[in-house]
Amino acid sequence: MANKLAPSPPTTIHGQSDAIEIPLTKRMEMYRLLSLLRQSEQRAYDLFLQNLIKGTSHLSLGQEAVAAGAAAAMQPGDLSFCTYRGHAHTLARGVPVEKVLGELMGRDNGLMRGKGGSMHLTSIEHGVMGSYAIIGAHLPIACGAAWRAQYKGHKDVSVCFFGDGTTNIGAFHEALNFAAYMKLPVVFVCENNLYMEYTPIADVIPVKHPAADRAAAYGLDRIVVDGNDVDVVYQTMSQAFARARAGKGPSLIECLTYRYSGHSRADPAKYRPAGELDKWKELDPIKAYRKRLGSLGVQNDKLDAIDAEILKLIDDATKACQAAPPTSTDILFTDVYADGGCAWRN
Ligand SMILES: Cc1ncc(C[n+]2csc(CCOP(=O)(O)OP(=O)(O)O)c2C)c(N)n1
Ligand SMILES: [Mg+2]
Repeated sequence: MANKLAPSPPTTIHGQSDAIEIPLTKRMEMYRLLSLLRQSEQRAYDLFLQNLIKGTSHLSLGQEAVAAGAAAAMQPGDLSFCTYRGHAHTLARGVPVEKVLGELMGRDNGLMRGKGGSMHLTSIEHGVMGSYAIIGAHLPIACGAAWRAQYKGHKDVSVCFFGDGTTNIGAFHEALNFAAYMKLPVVFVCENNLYMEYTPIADVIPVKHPAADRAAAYGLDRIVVDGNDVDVVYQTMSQAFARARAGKGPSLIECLTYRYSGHSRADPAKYRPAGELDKWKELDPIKAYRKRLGSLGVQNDKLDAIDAEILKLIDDATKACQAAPPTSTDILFTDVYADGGCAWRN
């Protein structure tokens, strides 16, 4: 007799982008996003070097295809939850670059008027439901948002981005179990960039794929994709969204990718083996996508023009941020529980 609890057969999707049919308009939209995310992060890095960004921050240079492919598959009203490495996910949902850079620079024109900084980017109107610095904290919160949608009969999906290291946190397993049991409309996206801070994930887990190899424990398919291939990310996310909206429950998607810079601004990343970064740069998501678009007949000039248009946007945003006043002290005590957080209960 078949065991009802046996997990469904493993499904591994590798990069099969040549076989993927995506309208050219969608592909151009994704190229634009890739270019925006790459150039914005590069600008953020330059602004650090000029000491114009205060506090720490975590760049996702090299990981752009995950944010771009996922956002291109989302619909307005879908909710995204990300980590402290969240600039790209915030921009990809349509938050203006001036708002993001202004927030990083601690200016009054920032997304939260400069009070939150790099690790707290949030924009409810864009469905960006926060950037979480506590590892794993946002997985149960995404479940809560998805449970609300299920309970109310809404069709929005919650998407939760996190790193490979997060899969070793208890909240990851609690959230996966709860979401799978409840068939919640939530998509969990593990950005496996091989490192958790300064430690290779491979050194501390007994399986090869930190997220996908644990999926069977929750009755979910094993999904590993080339996270540097924006078409593959887009297609896999689209399938997961369709599943969630049809009431069939969560998905867990492991995207293989790599971060070009250190964990945070303070990290020169000297722990990486010689040649590793160069190897991944050969697999650069933007370089690869330009090649694919070229094979589909898109001229380099057209892509260069998009890059130039985005650079101008970022230059204008940078100037506006530099001209904006610093965060006003008036907002220091707004949106906080000055009474310790208990008065509202009375
Ligand atoms: C609960 C908790 N433990 C430890 C930390 C310190 N910490 C910050 S980032 C990080 C590594 C996370 O790695 P990963 O999930 O792979 O994400 P990545 O930084 O690679 O995007 C750790 C351990 C934290 N912020 N929260
Ligand atoms: Mg990591």
